[in-house]
Amino acid sequence: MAEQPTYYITTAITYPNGEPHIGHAYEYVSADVMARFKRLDGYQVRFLTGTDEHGSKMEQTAAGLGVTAQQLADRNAAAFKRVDDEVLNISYDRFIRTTDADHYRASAAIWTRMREAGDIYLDTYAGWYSVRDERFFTQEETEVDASGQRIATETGTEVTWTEEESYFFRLSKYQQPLLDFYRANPDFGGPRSRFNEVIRFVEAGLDDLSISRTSVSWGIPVPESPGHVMYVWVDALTNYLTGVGFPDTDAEDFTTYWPADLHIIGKDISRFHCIFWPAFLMSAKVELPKRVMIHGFLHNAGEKMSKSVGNVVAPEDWVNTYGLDAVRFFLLREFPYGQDGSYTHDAVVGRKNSDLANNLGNLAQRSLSMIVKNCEGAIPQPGELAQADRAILAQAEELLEINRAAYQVQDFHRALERTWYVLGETNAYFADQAPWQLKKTDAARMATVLYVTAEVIRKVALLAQAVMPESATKLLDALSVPAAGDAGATNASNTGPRSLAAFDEQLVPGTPVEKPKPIFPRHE
Ligand code: ME8
Repeated sequence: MAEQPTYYITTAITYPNGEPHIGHAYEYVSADVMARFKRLDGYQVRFLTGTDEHGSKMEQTAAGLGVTAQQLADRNAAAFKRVDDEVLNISYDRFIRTTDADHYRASAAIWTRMREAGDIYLDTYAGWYSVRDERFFTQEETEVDASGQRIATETGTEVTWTEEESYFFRLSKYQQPLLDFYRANPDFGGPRSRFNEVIRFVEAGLDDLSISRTSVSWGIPVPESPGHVMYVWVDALTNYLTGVGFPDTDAEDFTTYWPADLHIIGKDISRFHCIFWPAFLMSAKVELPKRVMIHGFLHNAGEKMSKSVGNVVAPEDWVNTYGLDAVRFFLLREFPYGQDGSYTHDAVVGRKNSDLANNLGNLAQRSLSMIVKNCEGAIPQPGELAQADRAILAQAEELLEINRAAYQVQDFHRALERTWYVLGETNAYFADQAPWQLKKTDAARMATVLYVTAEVIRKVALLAQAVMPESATKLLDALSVPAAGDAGATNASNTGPRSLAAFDEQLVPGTPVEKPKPIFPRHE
């Protein structure tokens, strides 16, 4: 038997200095959809997510609240994990916290490897630091705003003058190796426009990077260097290695899953992932990840979400209002992955009512209840296929390859757009063929139309499992589609994920059909 292909996917790990919002949910859901698609498509998947708990930002937020950084991390890491588990149905394999003991070992090990490579030296850092961004800025990268406060020009956040003894990483040495690597691996960063920004930045030249702090104590100690803790991004990025057992590079997890197939991250942290991370790994002599996909930001009616404006949406509020699967669908269908996007109540309701309630829910209800009523509750025997039948089935057949190609580059938007286009065509076919009239005039032809419609629904539901696991499962249950490893079961027992290996099969006449439970009620 051929060995099962593997797939290692990660999200960014969040700073648990506040509560989860819908922008975080966007990232989790997209990574979850990717992980589920790969599992359905036969891959052995490892999916890592978690929280980034060290650094000045956590230290200062905790001090402001009168708690310790560890207490703040414990409280909010639990809130993030709860959103994954109970609100968004995220199918991660490990929720890593950078305060986990094995992560301390991994971070110390990568540091030691970089030092042994001759890439770490002691000096004094003098420059600007933004606690909000956890990032160093040169004088030229800052400006004074109207209120007299010095800020980072790029991000608009407050910076403070910092002068301290610090270890540096020889990032400058990796300028050319990075450019060579990008050239040899044009799909390393996506989408292309965001990757190009990174490349231009590297071409302009790289300064060495300060990678330890002496004025911060909430961090991972630098090996054999009392008083120094690691700059939070050194430890944060290393989480991806901890998640597969580093520094034990002979362990099964590591040999099975490293290098990572995909890091999913937001546009504000592309340089950390496309420049620092591969440079650290080159230095530590660890293989580089295959791809970093940079998504855009989600805005509230075009405005940046912010506590002071009071427009921050909690994932739970949305899920309670619209239902989980409608939220998951909206996030990926509404705008292209990689670009910024905006949401309004009307936009979510519009998608839910037209794409889900009408195009999918209503078509499934109408066609399957006709089968239940008029075909003895089983998939009917189709007659000879007419041109219209063949045309719609052919369109549905192409969807697997279209989806695979789109998922390959995380173009979730295109995958859903094409799939729903075919559903729209199927609705038009159903209306044209009018099986409710054929019932009186030509029962055999009615059976064919219902068969074809049910077969398209089966194919769409198989693909939709990644995005809307609960609703798609209800549809597949109603059609008695056997679950993985459950070949001959009937509908009562076969609920669960259905492998995409079943995509090219066909519905078997005589298979019991149930009217699906209402899956997408209209949002009034
Ligand atoms: O950056 N829309 O953590 P973080 C879309 N700890 N994505 C958003 C968003 C929005 N409105 N707001 C935030 C960090 N994000 C680091 C990561 S990884 C080794 C360390 C995304 O809590 C953001 O782009 O600030 C990032 O990918 C993730 O949420 C966590 O952001």
